Amino acid sequence: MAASDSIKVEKKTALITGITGQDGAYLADFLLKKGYIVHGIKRRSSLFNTDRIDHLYQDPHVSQRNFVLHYGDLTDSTNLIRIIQQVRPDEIYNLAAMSHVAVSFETPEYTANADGIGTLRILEAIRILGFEKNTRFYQASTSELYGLVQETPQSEATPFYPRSPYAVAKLYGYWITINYREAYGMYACNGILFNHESPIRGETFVTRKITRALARIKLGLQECLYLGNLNALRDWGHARDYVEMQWLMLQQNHPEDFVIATGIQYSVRDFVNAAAEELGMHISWDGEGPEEVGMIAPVSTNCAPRVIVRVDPRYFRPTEVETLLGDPTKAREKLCWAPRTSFKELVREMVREDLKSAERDELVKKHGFAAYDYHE
Ligand code: NDP
Ligand code: GDR
Repeated sequence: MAASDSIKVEKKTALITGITGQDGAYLADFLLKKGYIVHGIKRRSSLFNTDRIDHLYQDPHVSQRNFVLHYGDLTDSTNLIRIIQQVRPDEIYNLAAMSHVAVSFETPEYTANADGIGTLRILEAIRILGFEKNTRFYQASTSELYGLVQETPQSEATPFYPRSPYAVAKLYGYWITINYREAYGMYACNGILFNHESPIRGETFVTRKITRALARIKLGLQECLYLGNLNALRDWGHARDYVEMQWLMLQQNHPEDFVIATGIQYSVRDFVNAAAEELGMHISWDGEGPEEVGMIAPVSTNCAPRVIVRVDPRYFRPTEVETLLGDPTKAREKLCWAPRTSFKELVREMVREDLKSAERDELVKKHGFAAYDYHE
């Protein structure tokens, strides 16, 4: 037995806000595999909202759990202070947010409260409790900060120009994190993450909306996919790869901010094409602007091509972010990080999972039960 084997190594404890979301689920899984005790904050909702983390659930009656959920909300300081005091985390990952850019135009004040002031509430809780030197803090910052882009590709040094209430709220979160780092010597850092997706991405973000709808169209469960701006350009990676980076950022000697991206850009139309190809469908495009349509070949030579994609201006945003392309050089050089999943692999994984779930719906339909389509 080596001498070091007898030394008791305390397990690290992490607290994840937004644990029920896409990144929260991947990060919880990742940290548990690393041997962490993981605590998460979930919101009360009238229906179960823990689908993405149900496989990690541990019965509260079992002692020595390494996965514990607490009710809470980023808009409630008292609750955040109490949870942080109780958990005494080594690391806090602040992933909770009203994260839908289009919805932030509908709920701007709430978005500012949760995404902007919510970040301050956690930082201030750490300070009030005197945990500045013990608790490391990760803030989920975003490529949306670049908004109306000032240079391409975007790096840690590129100036910001936010274009939505969401991005403006996240700008506050970004700077208050830096301010607490400088003012109180806290280990606090921002991950400026470009879009990252997965089979558990929320259904109203464009990638998941596309893979889900095309799988359903393929099986005859849905007629048409309605989208907004097909020309928007994004740098899409896989969430599984990006949460590893969130952890790495908290394991350094000094806190720093990092851009996380693939460095490759595709349009929304490219994503539709790639997803359709995975399903064995070839889309041809016709028309321009709101009149543009995507068609597939007719079932027989006597029929017209079938329109399966249409533009619906209701999905246009009052101010759009037209193009985003990240420069992940700093992450590659300082953290030896590189994304593992290619665009094609990402699309394939998402399509396959949505096809499986469409097949389940098809079965349900065959047995006479209705399946509803929500166009969001
Ligand atoms: P999701 O929308 O999938 O998850 C958001 C999480 O935040 C959910 O758990 C949600 O709870 C929770 N939440 C929302 N509002 C509150 C609140 N007021 N109090 C407590 N919890 C709340 O987002 P992602 O997982 O995709 O993103 C994680 C973070 O990273 C977000 O902050 C997002 O803004 C940011 N980000 C995401 C990127 C991406 O491409 N995915 C890129 C850059 C940044 P519930 O399940 O109950 O709704
Ligand atoms: P985004 O992601 O706004 O970049 O924010 P989203 O998938 O919503 O939009 C990407 C681009 O696609 C265009 N688009 C549509 N978007 C949606 N949602 N629905 C549509 O029908 C549609 N048609 C075209 C959009 O206009 C946009 O240009 C995501 C979120 O995860 C944020 O929380 C995160 O900060 C950023 O990524 C980085």
